[in-house]
Amino acid sequence: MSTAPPAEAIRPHDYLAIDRLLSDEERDIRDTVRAFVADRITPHVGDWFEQATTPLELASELGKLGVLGMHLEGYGCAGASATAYGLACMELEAGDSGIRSLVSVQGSLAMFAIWRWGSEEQKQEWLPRMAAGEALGCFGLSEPDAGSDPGSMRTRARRDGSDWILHGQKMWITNGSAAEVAVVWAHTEDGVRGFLVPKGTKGFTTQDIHKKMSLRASITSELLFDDVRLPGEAMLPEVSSLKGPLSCLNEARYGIVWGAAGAARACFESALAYSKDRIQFDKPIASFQIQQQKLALMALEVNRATLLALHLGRMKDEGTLRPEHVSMGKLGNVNAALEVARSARQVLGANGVTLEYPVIRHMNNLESVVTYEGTADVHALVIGAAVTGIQAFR
Ligand code: TGC
Ligand code: FAD
Repeated sequence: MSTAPPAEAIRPHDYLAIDRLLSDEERDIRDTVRAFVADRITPHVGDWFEQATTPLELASELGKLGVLGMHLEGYGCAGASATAYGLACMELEAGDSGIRSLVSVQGSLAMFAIWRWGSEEQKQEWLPRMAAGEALGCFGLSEPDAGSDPGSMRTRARRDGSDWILHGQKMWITNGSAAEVAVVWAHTEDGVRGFLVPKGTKGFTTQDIHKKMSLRASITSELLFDDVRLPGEAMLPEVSSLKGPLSCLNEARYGIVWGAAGAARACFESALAYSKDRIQFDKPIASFQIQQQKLALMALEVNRATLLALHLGRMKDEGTLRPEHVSMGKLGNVNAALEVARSARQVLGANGVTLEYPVIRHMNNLESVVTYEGTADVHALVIGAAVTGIQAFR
């Protein structure tokens, strides 16, 4: 007769014992990134956010940690599983969405574009340095008049002999002014093409966007291309439609599914600790039913989001993950994280509005996360089209 194992005690920080669903190697990767975040991000990120700075030396530290393009094979990349990459994103975003963004844009957008759609020469030239964090990349798709609808972009590239002339403008570009190479998408005579534009190319300038109240520990820039002459080999040869950039977005959105669960966890942990310490009416506020209900719902959302991320990670590793699945993960987990952050902020009372605690920083960051990489509305419409068979974008 088989006997069931004894029930474990509930652990507030891993309520559903999700740890048990990870392999030893996955736990090791998660713990290594968690320790890096505790050492290099958490103690400083409140100041970076307040001062709106990103210490660029982090790039090479993240390269040494092995998280830049970690899910790609070859060219100095770690070749880790999608689940391991997701766990790294979760830990990085528990630190700050801006730091996870730096890693996502580098690995899932700029490096993935080159790895998936580039020539062998382009891969050899850029990927090893990008994996090491010696060269940062950025990904220019959005424009002032083309956000959710990237097909309406105005940036154009035309042939001039064997060269290309690139003209246009990109907006809201993460890592823009810090990047050694910009992956830029443009309409051409034969469809949407990607171009690699090195920093310093004549006619290519950047301007940082200031006064952001979100993602302040992350550089966001405008990219300007004034008839920039590029050699023929600057073009990514393997794709000539919107499928090129959209395939990269799938990768980055997948990382956000995990990252949002990390931001939510950080807010829950902060609220839980605060509620046990804070005394009002002679008792810790954690002893009041209204606060317990908030904490219970936060725990539910954090665990639900983590399980959803893990499920999508397993699907990606077995090759069955579709973009429509990723949309459900991005929509569900970012909305859940926003709910958790807003609720946690209230548990902290007045302390919830200062950068002495991580909660309002996460809450403000998540306002960008819910907008970039496809707004919540865009992902709802992707899911809507999948369940009804009717496209409602246009
Ligand atoms: P549509 O006509 O449906 O498709 C055009 C071509 O693309 C293919 N495709 C996809 N391929 C791969 N993955 C996907 N998810 C794809 N979705 C569509 C499609 O098969 C077709 O291929 P082909 O070969 O037939 O040409 O395109 P549409 O213009 O109707 O657009 C659909 C829609 C609205 C879903 C898409 O435009 C969209 O996702 N819009 C949102 C834009 C967006 O997310 N931008 C993000 C910019 S990057 C960013 O925000 C970085 S933030 C920093 C960080 O990540 O941390
Ligand atoms: P719009 O597309 O103008 O949308 C405005 C509103 O209309 C939204 O609520 C939207 O959901 C809604 N809407 C639009 N279309 C429809 C529809 N068909 N049906 C119903 N509602 C609709 N982009 C890059 O290319 N690279 C980057 O590195 C990058 N980094 C970013 C960093 C930050 C901090 C931010 C905030 C943005 C970044 N972006 C980047 C841009 C981001 O991808 C866009 O902001 C996003 O795609 C939305 O575009 P938009 O802001 O122009 O909003």
